[in-house]
Amino acid sequence: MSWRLEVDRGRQVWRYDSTPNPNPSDVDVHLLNLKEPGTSCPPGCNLTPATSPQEAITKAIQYFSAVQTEDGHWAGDYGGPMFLLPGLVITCYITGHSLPEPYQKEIIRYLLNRQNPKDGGWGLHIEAHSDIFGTALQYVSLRILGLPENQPEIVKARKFLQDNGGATGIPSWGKFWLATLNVYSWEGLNPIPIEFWLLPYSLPIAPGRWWCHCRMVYLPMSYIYARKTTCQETDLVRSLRRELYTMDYDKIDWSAQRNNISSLDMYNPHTLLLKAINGSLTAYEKVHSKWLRDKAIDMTFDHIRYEDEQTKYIDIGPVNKVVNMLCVWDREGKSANFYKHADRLLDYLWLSHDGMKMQGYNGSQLWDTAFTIQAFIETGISNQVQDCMKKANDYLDISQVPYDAPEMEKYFRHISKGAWPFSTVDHGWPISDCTAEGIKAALALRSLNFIDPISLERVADGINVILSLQNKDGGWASYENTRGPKWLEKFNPSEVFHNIMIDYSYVECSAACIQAMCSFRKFAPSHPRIKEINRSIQRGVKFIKSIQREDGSWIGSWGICFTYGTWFGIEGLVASGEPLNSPHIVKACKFLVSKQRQDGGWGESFKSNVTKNYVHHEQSQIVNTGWALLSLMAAKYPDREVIERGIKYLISKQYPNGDFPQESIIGVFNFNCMISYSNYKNIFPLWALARYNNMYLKSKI
Ligand code: LAN
Repeated sequence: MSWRLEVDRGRQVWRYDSTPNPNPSDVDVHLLNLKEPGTSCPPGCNLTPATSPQEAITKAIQYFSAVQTEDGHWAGDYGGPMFLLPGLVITCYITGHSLPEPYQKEIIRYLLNRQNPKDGGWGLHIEAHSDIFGTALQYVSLRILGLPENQPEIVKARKFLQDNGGATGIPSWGKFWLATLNVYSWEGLNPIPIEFWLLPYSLPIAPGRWWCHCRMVYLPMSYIYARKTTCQETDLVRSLRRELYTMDYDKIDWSAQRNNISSLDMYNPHTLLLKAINGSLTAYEKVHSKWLRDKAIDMTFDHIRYEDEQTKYIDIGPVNKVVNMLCVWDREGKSANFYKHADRLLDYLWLSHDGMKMQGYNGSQLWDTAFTIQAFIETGISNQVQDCMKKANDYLDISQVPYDAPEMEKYFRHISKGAWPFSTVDHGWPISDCTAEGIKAALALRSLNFIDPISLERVADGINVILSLQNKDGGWASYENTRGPKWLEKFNPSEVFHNIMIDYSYVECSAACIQAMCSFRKFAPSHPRIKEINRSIQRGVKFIKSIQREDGSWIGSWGICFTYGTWFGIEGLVASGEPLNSPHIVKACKFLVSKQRQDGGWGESFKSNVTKNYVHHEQSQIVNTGWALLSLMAAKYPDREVIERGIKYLISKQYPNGDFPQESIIGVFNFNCMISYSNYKNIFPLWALARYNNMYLKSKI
């Protein structure tokens, strides 16, 4: 194998070596499916299928501990969205930065593998129906990467575009990328007003109050829009202008395209209010003050620089990563900072059996590791994998964010000292529930006598972050407090995402924070802030109860979907000491049981998130089954048979080597875009088996 994953304190980079390595590591075999799934056999494993929960647990632990990376985390595929890679490819093309050839080849392989065979298009994510956003962007990416106009896959994709009105109807983020590539007119975009950045924080619509992801995406986008940074007109550009549209490029009425969004793509239509505002902004574009604009350009670039530096040029996410890189190029050309950006592109590029993709983050290292630690400890046999647990503890240790960012107020940053991030400490953006899971894992590790645990003072720093993040409504949002009013959502300009404008309180984040505090108070019952903690837990519980649905479920925002949300809801309530016969818990269990399927499993479709109503998957899914079982057992659901059927289902799905099959996509953001969590298949079935063994069999393994 020529590819290997290189890791360094969570940083993941796929390296290519022209002389293939005949002995790839267990990690690489696992991540790249170098052997038929289920057949690889790391040391200590055997290939006879498990016949009991205990055997299934032992096998799962043996397998998964063997594929831990040397720096102590678990690596996985964090792909799924299809609108990310094109931003990277386009940015490289405009700036003349070329990725090494083996990377380009793997990217092409990925895009072709993910083309929908039925119609030749691509959608918003790997399981979505084809749309214009997906198809036009992958199309230009493949063309940039050198595929000729007449290659059959390209011809098929072009036919899809042509049959569906061409690229004019692409959603606004697609219009943005095509305009930078010089194959769409800037006239065809609603303005992305950079002057917004000059508004004082006291105004409810000020950017500092937006959800950090929305803020950090529109920050560099507004810079590029103001500067109209555009690719030079190359032969390819001229050709694409012919290929993408159903009419002559020069005859397109661009201003009529601003609000032209294909019905295939439309999920979140603009409100009347936004339409009116866009109208006025368009008028303002014609008369805008150059002085003010230049001032705003300087100011936004200062914020862009700050974000780059604070995150070591990783940036908060895959979208601002590449738009920021384009801004640096616009301002400085191929400066040292440009190359710092280019180097960190590799952190987002992930190789899998299906090719090379751009991930939704620079990985999910901390998140997966924190869950794995908790699942392993619940099995009661983690002393059999002491080295693995020590390394996982080290990973937690080095990933806790040591400092607050400088000049927090000026740059709208929340405190981060003591928080845990989702991926790596270099990324460093603090997140409420990542901090909570970090704390839960750190405290759980205290039960192992061979671990040198993270000090309670440092855990208390994490608790401090959690306390600071509680919202007025009693719940917790993702990265920051809710800073703006709900009506800001009426300004949501993205036609494909819901709820991007502000950071809302979520059941997942809230329940995780409650659990972390409940765990902390057991270890530090006389901590000076204990009253504050107790009060915070109470308010959190009240919040969770207040958002429980009539049918007993909670809607999930970051996993699919009601099964995920309900898992958090139940665990949060149970951790807080809510009596198990409380109507909230009883109702939630009843909901879950009503969704159990013939085969004993649970299976939910991503359409649940999209439609906000429960939609069954065609098949049971092991991860959904894991969540449902964990919830029912946390609530000590009295009917053992229900649980046993689920457990049997999980065992029947385990591969003989202890691994589990990769099933449908299981993560989500903003209701409409799905994202992969490939480690979940190894974490949640195992965790449910462990809980079952503890509850019913109580046997030592
Ligand atoms: C993530 C990944 C992690 C996730 C959890 C920690 C699981 C969640 O509980 C809180 C929200 C959070 C941090 C989250 C928010 C949205 C993210 C950052 C993502 C799903 C990964 C990618 C996504 C980001 C917004 C993608 C870029 C798209 C935009 C609309 C800007």
